[in-house]
Amino acid sequence: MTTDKLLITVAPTGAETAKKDCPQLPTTLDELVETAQRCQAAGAAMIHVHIRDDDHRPTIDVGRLTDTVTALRESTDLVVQLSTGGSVHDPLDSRLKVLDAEPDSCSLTMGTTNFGDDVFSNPWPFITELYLQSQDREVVPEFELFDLGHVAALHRLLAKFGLPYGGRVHVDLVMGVPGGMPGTADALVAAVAALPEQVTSWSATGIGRSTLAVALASLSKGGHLRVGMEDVLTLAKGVPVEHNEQLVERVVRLGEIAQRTPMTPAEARELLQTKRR
Ligand code: KMH
Ligand code: ZN
Repeated sequence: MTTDKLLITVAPTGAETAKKDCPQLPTTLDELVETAQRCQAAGAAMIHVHIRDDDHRPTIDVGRLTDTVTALRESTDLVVQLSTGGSVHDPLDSRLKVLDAEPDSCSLTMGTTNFGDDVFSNPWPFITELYLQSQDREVVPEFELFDLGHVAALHRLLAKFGLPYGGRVHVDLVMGVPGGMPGTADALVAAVAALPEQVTSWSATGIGRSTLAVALASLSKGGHLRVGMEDVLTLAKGVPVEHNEQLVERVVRLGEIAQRTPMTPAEARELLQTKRR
C-alpha cells in the first residue's frame, strides 16, 4: 500500500473547541469556505466538516449541512466529508440524518469510546445502520478507528456487510484521544498491522501533542494524514495555530522530506471512488 502520493485531509473545526476560547476557529460558513480554499491551495484534498450554529455551537442541522456541502462544492474541489460523529451530545437518530445532505464521504466511527470526561457513543446497531445507509445513499465512508477494538469491529462489519459504496476501504486512525489508543508510533504500528486486508488506504491523526509523532509514524509506514484545528490547536508549546492552512503547510513539508507529493482532489476522488455528484 506504499504510495508516493499523500492524501491530506483537513479537519478545520471539530465540535469540541468553543469560539470564545479560540476566535480563529472557523465556525461560520464564510470562515469555513475561506479556510477550505486556503487549505486546498496549501495541499489538502479532502475536508472533514463539522459545522456550528449562529451562536457558534456545534450543530448537525441537515439544512445547514446541505448549504455547507453546496458552498464547499461551489468554492473548492475538495472531497467533502461530513462528520456523522457530531458532538458527544448529538443523538444517534440525528446523526444518521447527516447523509441527507449528500456529502461525498462521511465519517463512520467503529465503536464507543471514552472521550475525555464524556462518552462518544457508537453502539453496534448504529454502526451497521449508518453503514447500510451509506451503501444505499452511495456515500463513501471513512472508518474512524480510535482504538484497536475498533479495528476488530471493522473486520466484523466488512465480513458481515461487504464493501462500502465504491469498493474501496479507507480508514483514519484517530489517536491520542483521552480514552482511546495513545498517539504513539508503537500504537500506530500495531493498529496498521491489524487492519483488515480489504483496506485500500489509511490515514492517521494524532490529537494535541501527539500530532507530530503520529504524522511522522504514518509517513514512515506509507500512510496518509489528517490535520486541523479539530485535532490540535498549537504549533508548538505556547504557539497557537492562527489558521488551519499552517497545519496543512506543515505536513506538506513533512511529506516533501518523505518524498510524498500531496494528492489533488481529483486523485483523492479516484482513490476513494466517490460518486460524481
Ligand atoms: N466530535 C467527536 C465526538 C467524527 O467526526 O466522526 C466525534 C468526532 C468523530 O469528531
Ligand atoms: Zn470529526
